[in-house]
Amino acid sequence: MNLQEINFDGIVGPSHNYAGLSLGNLAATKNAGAASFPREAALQGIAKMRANMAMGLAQGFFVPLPRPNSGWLEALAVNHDSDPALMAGAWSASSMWTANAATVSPAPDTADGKCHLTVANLVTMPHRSHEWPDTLAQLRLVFGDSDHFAVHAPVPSCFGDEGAANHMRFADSHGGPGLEVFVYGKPGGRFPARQHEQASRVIARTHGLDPDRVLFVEQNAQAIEAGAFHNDVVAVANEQVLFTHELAFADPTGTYEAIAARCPGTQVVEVPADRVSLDDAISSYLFNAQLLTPPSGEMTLVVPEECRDNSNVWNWLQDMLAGNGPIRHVHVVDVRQSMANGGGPACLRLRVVADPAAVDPRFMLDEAKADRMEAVISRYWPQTIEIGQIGDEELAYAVLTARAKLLEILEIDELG
Ligand code: SUG
Repeated sequence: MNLQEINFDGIVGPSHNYAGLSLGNLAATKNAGAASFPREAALQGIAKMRANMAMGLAQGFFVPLPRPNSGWLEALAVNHDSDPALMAGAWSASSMWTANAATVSPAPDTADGKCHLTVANLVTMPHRSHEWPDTLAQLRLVFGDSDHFAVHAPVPSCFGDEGAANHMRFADSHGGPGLEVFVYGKPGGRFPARQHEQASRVIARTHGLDPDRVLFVEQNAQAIEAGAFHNDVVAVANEQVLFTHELAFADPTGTYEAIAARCPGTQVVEVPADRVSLDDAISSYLFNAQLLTPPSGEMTLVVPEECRDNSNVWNWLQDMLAGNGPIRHVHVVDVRQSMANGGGPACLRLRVVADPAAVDPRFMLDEAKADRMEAVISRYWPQTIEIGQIGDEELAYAVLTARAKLLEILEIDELG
């Protein structure tokens, strides 16, 4: 078995738009009503994947879900004039943020030695709550090899679950046994706490995790209040490193100690609030970075351009690199179209530790396939969408055609 971390990025769908649907996601609400650029957005995503492949990393992808979701509109009895927000919800390309597709427990952590995935129910936000049936179908295809994978239906909708965005894993190396840390929020604040503790507990049991190698940690209410609607906006882990804002967790010291007690080599790279405020962290998405171990072994942080635009954040990163800590490189990517909806480099990917040979090869990326995908995107993805076009029949046809063309070149008939 050749266990590696594979990042599965969501291809940005042709209906990508800014409808301001996510309360508590400050970028998304700030950009409500702006014109979007779906073609540029999808090409930015492909460029990010290419850069990670160039580091020698395994890269997979998920295709966009079928949008507009006419079945959902029908179930809600919505037509164009009755409810613009629900109409926009049916059109949302939000499945691009695959960190919210599922929670993943790799084979070394589970009782039956398979990699377990539970699709996220995403019930807190209406526009995301209808993703899971199509996401589940895709997961069952990508990870259809039942000798290696077990793919589960969502946690019952009484408990909100937002997938891997609130889940961290610590291990000596990706292929070794890990400690899985589930982060939840307590409701009652100005903004919704999207991850319910019980949802995380259900997943840990369903995946057959060893209770001694699981932690449930509360998110700092102050962070949610400041716009950290998912924990991955204020913390990210990779192997033995936790890169976190000082104010990410309700009990930071207790959290670090609990992690270190179960995973002794852990190093915490904590960014103090007096160097980078929560506001700076959230507007730049410093922590919504991909923390990666390329074959060179030199841990690399993939951050969005917005980090370079923020002098507090950029200066802190330069000091970190000069300080000889465990993170050796910072790589900057342009994902501005996704960022404007509150989705950084880490939101755009789902990490799966598995043998790439066990994955349906149609969902693994190489340069030639990236070329073919770029050609389809450049030809069929709308260049721009004005918010007033949402619901337009001609645009709906163009969006559905664009997705169908992508599936055609990838030979993925099952999701058509
Ligand atoms: O759920 N934005 C997404 C961003 C998800 C980011 N994911 C992670 N942090 N892992 C969300 O809030 C905006 C859509 C709109 O408003 O049109 C949106 O859904």
